[in-house]
Amino acid sequence: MKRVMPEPYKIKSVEMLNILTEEEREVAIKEAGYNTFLLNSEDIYIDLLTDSGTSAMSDEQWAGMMRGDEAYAGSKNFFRLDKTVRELFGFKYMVPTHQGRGAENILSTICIKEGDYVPGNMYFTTTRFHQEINGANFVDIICDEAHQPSRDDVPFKGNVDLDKLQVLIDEVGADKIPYICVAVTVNMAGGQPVSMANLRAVYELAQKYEIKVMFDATRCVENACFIKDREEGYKNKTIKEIVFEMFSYGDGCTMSGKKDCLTNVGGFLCLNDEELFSKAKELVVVYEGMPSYGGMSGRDMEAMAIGMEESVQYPYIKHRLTQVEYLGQRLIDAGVPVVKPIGGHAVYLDARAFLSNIDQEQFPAQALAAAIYKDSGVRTMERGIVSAGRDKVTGENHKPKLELVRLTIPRRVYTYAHLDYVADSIIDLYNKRETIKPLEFVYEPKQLRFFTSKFQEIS
Ligand code: P61
Repeated sequence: MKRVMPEPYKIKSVEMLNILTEEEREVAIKEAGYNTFLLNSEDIYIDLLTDSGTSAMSDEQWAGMMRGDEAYAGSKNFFRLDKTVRELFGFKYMVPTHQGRGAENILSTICIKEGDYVPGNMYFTTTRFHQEINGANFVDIICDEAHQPSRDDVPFKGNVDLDKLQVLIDEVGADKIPYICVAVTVNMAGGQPVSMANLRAVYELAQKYEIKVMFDATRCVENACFIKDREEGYKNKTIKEIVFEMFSYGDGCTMSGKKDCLTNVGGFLCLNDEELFSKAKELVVVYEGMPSYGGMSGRDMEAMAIGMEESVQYPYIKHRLTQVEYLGQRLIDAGVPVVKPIGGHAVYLDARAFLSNIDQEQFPAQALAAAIYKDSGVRTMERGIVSAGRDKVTGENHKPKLELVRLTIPRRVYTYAHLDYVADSIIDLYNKRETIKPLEFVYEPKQLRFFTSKFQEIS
């Protein structure tokens, strides 16, 4: 039997969990309108809603927080973070923000003109929102395989399809494309990575037309580990070297520090262009705070700098990917339909295949996420038609090919025993899946509806 590497850390402080009965959970999910975002955290046993801001910090990070310099301007922690980011990523300038969407807001505002097109390797909710509100049309240029959940023979399903990019450039003209947004890894595709060869090729094509490449760096360390494990020529490179090379094929990035930076809050924007940097600093003071804190406290910036250094250590990141893969493999072995190959931060259930009797307009992934909570106290997230929202022109539901439920693994929080419980519960539920009922809206907010919408069961 293949030996599983246990956690490369030991537990120093614990948070006791509440375990509700199934009857209590049934009441809780009904009150939450069958929306797992609206559950109280105290009613949850294992929280796989997100890996965002849910990491366990190390003793070094907690110690670093005591060194927080809470000066309004020029905090020493900013200079450490700035140096760490520039050394690891190689971009010239960094602007701190309160979290990833703060950076997306600034980038979209300074780069996009009404009527522009922003191609990207699949949409992300907040990223597309900021692009569209600034007048751009998002165009999906990810490879076709990314939309095929059961295709497991593609190691880099997050890759950009260069032909799709070329077609767009030919159709709308390079001057209508302020930048190409390349996410590493691709969250909505199942945490799928992009290869170094693809990053290099995208940058070459972009440079030919003088189009900028802006990364969504949110899970770049996970992407780097996939490159080390799967791409020829990278086995003997360090994660740090791989991250640095990845970002050499671009002009900047947005970053949600709440994921790979191993902190609970924060983010930043990186740029190479001095003029854009200057515009970004003008906006950061309006939306976030001084350019030397951007909505973070000094202690947050210190914890982030330390977290970034820890995140590029191979034993940590390899263990993380192995944990996610372990949960995925247990489900695959039991015949539960999941997105393959298993991604970096989460296992994604294929809700269309899981609940083939429920029509997409009756929200199968939403219904499945609610049923999982009721059954086992495990909180997951819908990533399907509800998350995709409505077309900004026609008002029709976007109907994504992927109708998924995400089991997101927080960093350094759960053990293999927790993951076994999750796997056992989902396998049980799969065997009684015909008991799960479809849903209909009782409240639908206009923007980013998945966060606060409410549903009821259709019996
Ligand atoms: C998540 F349901 N992700 O995955 P911010 N880019 C990428 C992200 O994954 C991301 C952001 C930018 C979250 C939190 C979240 O529809 C949702 O720091 C690839 O959260 O502002 C965030 O970074 C934004 C959950 C966000 C959602 C939007 O759980």
